[in-house]
Amino acid sequence: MTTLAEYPKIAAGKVRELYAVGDDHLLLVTSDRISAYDFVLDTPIPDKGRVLTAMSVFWFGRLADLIPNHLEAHDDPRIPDEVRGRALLVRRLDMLPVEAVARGYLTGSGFSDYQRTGAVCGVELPAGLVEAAKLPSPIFTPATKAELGEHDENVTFEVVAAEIGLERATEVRDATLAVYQRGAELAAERGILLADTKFEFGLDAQGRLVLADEVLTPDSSRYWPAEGYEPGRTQPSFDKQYVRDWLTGPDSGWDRASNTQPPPLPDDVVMATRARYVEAYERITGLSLADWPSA
Ligand code: Q0Z
Repeated sequence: MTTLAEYPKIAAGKVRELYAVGDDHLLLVTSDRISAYDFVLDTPIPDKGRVLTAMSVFWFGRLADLIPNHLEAHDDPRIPDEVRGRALLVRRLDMLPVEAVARGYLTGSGFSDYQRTGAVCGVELPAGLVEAAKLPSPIFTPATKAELGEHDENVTFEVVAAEIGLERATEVRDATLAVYQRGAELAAERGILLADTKFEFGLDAQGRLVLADEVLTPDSSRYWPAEGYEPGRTQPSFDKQYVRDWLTGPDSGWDRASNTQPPPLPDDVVMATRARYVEAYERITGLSLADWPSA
């Protein structure tokens, strides 16, 4: 029997934790915690960790012909029972210091930067694009990884090239765009738009580029329902929209401008949000979450 307590914790994000498993492997544990408006909420979403883990595994398989990945196992004696279904055993890599973002639509910091400068990460865009506009073609918009609590900083391709070398930067850009295209195509077939997504890459002992971290999950990507897509307005999030609407609506009593911790979510919002995560998984993968391991 394996327990989580026997592995040293080496990093923690807002909703995930990373443990060392021997010298060459890591355990990447995804919790049921959810963030909104830069806060981690007090109320977990049951099964969110399983959904994100199962979705990453699905995508690693669908992308394996494009790029190698760090996944070793998701159901294995080295994975403790308490995190079964929401933990991945992965190969330890030398991570590249870049957040590899691909955007097919203009929103978030991309839209802000575009409004200010007409470009995103040095990529000049046509005039007149509106919030959530589909881009003429997907763009690579890298960012530098921020400390916990800070936001990633958008940078140009040249900054990435200065950091990791032109050849490696080109390889990362090409892989990022190829993986985005594959993801966006499959999602679109299922009625879901992949607005943008963030990847992390590492190098194996032979210096090969490897896709790491979580891939094409709702926490690393913006998924929008294709139905009702309308450029010019903020699109609803496929997974988090019930949470955002309730938090900013009259019933929560919370003021987004107050910088105070949001209140606990009511049960109906939790259940509706859980159903959206499960729906995203089942629509995108064509699989049933009931068939995925659990604790
Ligand atoms: C991933 C992260 C956190 C979850 C380091 N295969 C790998 N080899 C070496 N390092 C990493 C990976 Cl995935 C690695 N992260 C991001 C941080 C929880 C993921 F606290 N950091």
